[in-house]
Amino acid sequence: FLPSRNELGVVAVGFSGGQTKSGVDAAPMALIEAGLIQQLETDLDFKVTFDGQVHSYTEIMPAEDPDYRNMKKPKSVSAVTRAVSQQVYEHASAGRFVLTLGGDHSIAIGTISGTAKATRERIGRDIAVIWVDAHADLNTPETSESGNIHGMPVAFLTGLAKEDREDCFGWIKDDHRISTRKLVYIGLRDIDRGEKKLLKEHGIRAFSMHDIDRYGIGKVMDMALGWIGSDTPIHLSFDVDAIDPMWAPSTGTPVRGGLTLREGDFIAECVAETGSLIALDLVEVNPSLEEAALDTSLDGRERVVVLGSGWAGYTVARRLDSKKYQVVV
Ligand code: EXY
Ligand code: MN
Ligand code: MN
Ligand code: MN
Repeated sequence: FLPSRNELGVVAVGFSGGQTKSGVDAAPMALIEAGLIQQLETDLDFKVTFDGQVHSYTEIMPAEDPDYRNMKKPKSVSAVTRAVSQQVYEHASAGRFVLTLGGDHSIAIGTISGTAKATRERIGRDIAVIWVDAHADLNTPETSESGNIHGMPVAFLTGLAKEDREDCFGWIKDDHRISTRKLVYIGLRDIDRGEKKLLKEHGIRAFSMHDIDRYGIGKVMDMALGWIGSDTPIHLSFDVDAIDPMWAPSTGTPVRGGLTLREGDFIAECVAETGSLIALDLVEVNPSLEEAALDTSLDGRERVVVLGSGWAGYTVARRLDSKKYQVVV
């Protein structure tokens, strides 16, 4: 069922409307300027299909976008994720792996709906999703305390949140959706009350930092992949805030007590080893928050800041002590 081994589609999504801080839209360009595409081609031997642009979707942005059902910028996020869904769907339908560079995590409404639909059509299978994050991003518009849609993508993808209005996610149909049974979280440590309730009620498999402390990341990955089962196409959605802010401070919603750099790598390596990876999202990298991170740098020790951990177990990193981006594989 896998995409052809070395064909990779890249989608660069310069979008920040799922939350309120600016700067997360600049991440794809930062990664690309750091040489990511070239490295995927030369070092990792991918045949890359990339339209060469970071999309900002200005042409489909609504003129007015009032709050609706407590959601901030609902029409903008709906329109952008719908466009992303189509972009990802086209790559996946053509049998390519899909790497999406975000952007805030609301864009996963687009990426996962795109691979879910393409995979059903191509091989008649449901995908599994591994969501690596400090947060569950499972709020419905009604349970959300912030109204920020980057805290809601999983609710829309699983159908826990639904909306009829076409311009407010009504475009999401059954073939775009995933089952709560095929969803696994890793790295959770900041969950809202409403989310906790939903996790429980729907028996969603979740490995928190507490579980990682208790069992170790090796056992947790065995359990997570065991739950999904072999031979299931996997979409990995990697929020960089899963990594501890000590390593990855360049993100809008940092939460202490996160994954070590090595644990982040290990997750990516284990998923790569399954041979079932079909798509990867790398989200919530906010390069504009670097200066602040630099100012508070502990004691001048050399630190590597993870921008994203991911493709086939490789890590894309930037050294904080140099002003230049450096991609490390
Ligand atoms: N649970 C909080 C909310 O709904 O606003 C925080 C969400 C942060 C989401 C970041 C992307 O992972
Ligand atoms: Mn997230
Ligand atoms: Mn997060
Ligand atoms: Mn919270």
